[in-house]
Order: sequence, then structure tokens, then C-alpha cells
Amino acid sequence: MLKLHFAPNSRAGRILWLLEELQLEYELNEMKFHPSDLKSDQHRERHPLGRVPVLEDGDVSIYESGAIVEYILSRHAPGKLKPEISSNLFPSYLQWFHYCEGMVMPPINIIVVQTILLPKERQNAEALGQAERLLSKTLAPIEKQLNNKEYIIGDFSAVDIMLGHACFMANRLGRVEESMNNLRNYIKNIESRSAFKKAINT
Ligand SMILES: N[C@@H](CCC(=O)N[C@@H](CS)C(=O)NCC(=O)O)C(=O)O
Repeated sequence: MLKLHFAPNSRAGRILWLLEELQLEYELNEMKFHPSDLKSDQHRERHPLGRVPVLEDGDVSIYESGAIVEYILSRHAPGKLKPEISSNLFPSYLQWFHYCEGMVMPPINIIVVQTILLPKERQNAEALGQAERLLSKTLAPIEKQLNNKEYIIGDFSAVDIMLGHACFMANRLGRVEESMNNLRNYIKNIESRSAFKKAINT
């Protein structure tokens, strides 16, 4: 049985969302988003940095949300939520899948640190401003990609689990500009999916 180590309001929501979309059976270890759970010796055995998500599957224990998504698709849902290697959508799928953690999440991480995690006296306006400008730049190509598309590569795919979740987070932080109409519609499309609702409300 797949076992997901999870904390609310985190990238672990991506994996829960995927498991729900695929209607796979799973067990959930619900932890608090707090050092008492995440930095415990027990959780550091699963993830050396004490982070989520982590997935266990028999003898396998794996971290990194993108790797977990690919693992689940390959071993438990072959052919689903991903174009065939020979499809002309495949390179686009790969590009946007990795654009999530590679380009969009780094400025989001800084914004979260600078506005939520650090106490006021340690917050740095320059670092925050830089991250906000970078996030806006990284969202612009997604806005363009979504022209006449409901989801990133057309039909719903695992790209949306990764990048869609990042766009949802950017929006929740109030960083999706009013003028980005495609992105705003895209986030609404995602939010209307029942599997997403379940993952986000857990
Ligand atoms: N690149 C990793 C990032 C993992 C990560 O940073 N997770 C955050 C939650 S979104 C976390 O566990 N933070 C807890 C902490 O930093 O103490 C992934 O995609 O899984």
C-alpha cells in the first residue's frame, strides 16, 4: 500500500491530489507543518532535511514531489496523465513539469520565508522585492502558454499537478496579477476539480 507522509498547506498536497485523481488506494501519515513533526528523528530518517512529501511503497522510500509524481505514474498508472514519449506534446510536458520546481518555486519559497516564516525584524524588503519581480517574470510564459488552453498542455495532465499547484500557491500569496487572465482562469479550473478540493482541504 502506498503511504504518503503529508503536512497541510505544502507540496505534499500535490501527491494527495494525484492519488485522488488516479483513485489509487493509499495510507496518509498526517503530520503537523511544525518542526515537532517534520524535524523529528523519525521523519528525518525518511527525509534528511525533514521535509514533505515523502512516499513509501513497500521497500521504496522516495522524496521530491516531481520524482514522486513520476514514480506513481510509472509504477501505478502507466499511460495515465502523461503524453506518450512519441507524442509531440511530450517535450512540452517535460519542460513545464520541470519549470515548476526549477523556475517558479524558488521565488515562491523566498516570498513565503520573507512574509510568513521570518519574524518581522529579520524580513528583508530587498530580497522580497527581487523574488516578487522574478516570480512575475516566471509566470509570464505560463500565461502565454495558456492561450486558448484549459490546462498547460491542453488536456489535464501531471504537469498541472506540479505547475498548477505552484500557480495556485502564487495566487494564494496574492502574486498573480489582475492582468493575467489566462492564469486566473486556469487556477479556477484547477480549483473546481474534486480531487484537488479533497487534497487542499486535508
Ligand atoms: N523540492 C522539494 C521541496 C520540499 C519542501 O521544501 N517541502 C516543504 C513544504 S512545501 C517543507 O517540507 N518544508 C518544511 C521545512 O522547510 O521545514 C519537493 O518538491 O518535494
